[in-house]
Amino acid sequence: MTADRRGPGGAKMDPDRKRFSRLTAAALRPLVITGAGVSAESGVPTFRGDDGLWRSHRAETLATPRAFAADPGLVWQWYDWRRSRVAPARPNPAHRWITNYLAERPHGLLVTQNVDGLHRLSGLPDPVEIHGSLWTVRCTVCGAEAEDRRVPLPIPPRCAGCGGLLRPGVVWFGEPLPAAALERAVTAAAVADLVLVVGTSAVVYPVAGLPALARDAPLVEINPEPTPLSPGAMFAVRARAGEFLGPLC
Ligand code: BJW
Ligand code: ZN
Repeated sequence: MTADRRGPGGAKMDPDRKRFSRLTAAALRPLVITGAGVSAESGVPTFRGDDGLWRSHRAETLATPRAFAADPGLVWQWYDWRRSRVAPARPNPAHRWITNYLAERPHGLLVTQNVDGLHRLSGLPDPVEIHGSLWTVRCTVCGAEAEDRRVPLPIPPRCAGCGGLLRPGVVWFGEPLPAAALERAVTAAAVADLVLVVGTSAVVYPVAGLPALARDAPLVEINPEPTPLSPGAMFAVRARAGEFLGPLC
């Protein structure tokens, strides 16, 4: 038995993990992009598919400024429910593998669409949380931003400074992404020598467009289902991220 047939724990490596390890090990400036699927094995619901419904509302109709303007209480109930699901959730082996991988690659970057904070909780110091955070609130009147970890929240929550209505500190459809975060993501894509996409349906822009900016970098995807990025992938791992990456941690 040769050494390269064994995983980090000494177990024999299957061909998919062997190929994945070879591709990821070669990269010095990897761009890792994650979506809701990376947190699914931590018990956090995804947005689309069967998981994506909340009291018969779709995420697409709740995650909008229009929905909030029409019924802030309803939208806050959804976020309060999600905060209650995420609060006890812990990082899974996929978060841990990504954290360890990037710890060894100071020129690599993680861009996550997730607002759950699990990458940070797994020890990753500076993830680009490009759609914001479930744990941040912003005043719709004075603009003050604050961390707020109360579960449950009083609905609707009010600003401690001016009494104005608070909104979740996340990016809704039709809203611009935070400029600094987007710039970091675009710059990382332009210089990446590998793009690893984990657990996203890759239908929401501009994040879904980042891999296309990494012209010659190979694309590796981990997702049990095909996505619009799959045809362009050098290697698509059809597996659950935590299950696949766990033995490689
Ligand atoms: C597993 C797994 C396991 C399961 N392991 N995998 C270009 C073309 C077309 C449209 C647009 C475009 N540019 C912009 C748009 C409009 C719009 C958009 O993209 N629309 C499309 C849907 C058509 N984009 C925007 O509006 C963005 N803003 C913008 O572009 O602004 C421009 C502007 C400039 C100047 C002024 C004004 C405006 C904003 C997008 C914001 C998205 N927000 C949300 C909500 C965030 C807050 C919250 O969480 O509540 O972000 S929507 C929701 O979708 C959330 C997610 O981050 C995002 C992506 O979802 P994700 O992560 O991919 O989850 P799922 O559920 O879709 O997929 C899970 C995947 O995991 C599946 O594939 C499973 O198979 C897989 N999986 N288990 C691995 N164990
Ligand atoms: Zn205020």
